[in-house]
Amino acid sequence: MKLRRLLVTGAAGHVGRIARARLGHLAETLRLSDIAEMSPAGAGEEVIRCDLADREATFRLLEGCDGVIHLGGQPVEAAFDDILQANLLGLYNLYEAARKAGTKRILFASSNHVIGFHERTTRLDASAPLRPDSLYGVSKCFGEAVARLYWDKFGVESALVRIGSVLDAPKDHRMLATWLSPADFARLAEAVFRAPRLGCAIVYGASANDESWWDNSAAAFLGWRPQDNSEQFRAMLDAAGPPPPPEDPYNRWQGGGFATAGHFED
Ligand code: 15L
Repeated sequence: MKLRRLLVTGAAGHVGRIARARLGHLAETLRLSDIAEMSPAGAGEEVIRCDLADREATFRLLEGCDGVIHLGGQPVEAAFDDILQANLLGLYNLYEAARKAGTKRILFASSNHVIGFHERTTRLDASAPLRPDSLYGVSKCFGEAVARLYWDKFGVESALVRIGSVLDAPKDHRMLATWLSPADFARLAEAVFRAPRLGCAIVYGASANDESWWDNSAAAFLGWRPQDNSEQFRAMLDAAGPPPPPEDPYNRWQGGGFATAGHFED
């Protein structure tokens, strides 16, 4: 189904720019929003600057939107007060605005950091217990819980996409497992908005990498088939330096540096 108007929040960010470049065909109009400045609207685009922590502005932003790709918010660990505004208040405002506007479907950019304190030797599926590795990860757990509530109570459908690492190429050996190519991200968004029924589905956002910690069988009904594989970059990473030794805690946890970093407030 072609959407009438697809809102992309966080459109000025790294993944937002990928969505803007690759996903315009999903809707008659792409509405792009960010707290930061964006380049001017092109054909079929609307550009609206919006702080999602501003509830009234967010209500106006969602008017007329039948789908959302929600990428806006704090993208890494930060002080709690910053996370509170962007990822808790902003997330709540977005879902409440979607409910009021009658928006049917949301792709929520959750993160692998909701399960970052699982060991790399553990294979996870959609039933894995949440084990956030940071306050940022906790905020994404909140987002998943709000999305679930808005499905169960109000029928707003969501894909909870636990994104790994969206980059042109993995930057370190951990990302051989977490890498999600921009093309596979775009294919996933296409599958989310094409599916006749979505409900509230958990999807691990990784490409078809040889090294894999995540099992997406519960989301197989979407028909998403990632096509890229990080293995092509292994030699390049090996040449740049060996991975941390197995006893290094960075290598133990799926969340890598998020799990081993100190507490931000200290
Ligand atoms: C994330 O959730 C971050 O937004 C991104 O910057 C990367 O750090 C990624 O996780 C990752 O785990 O590699």
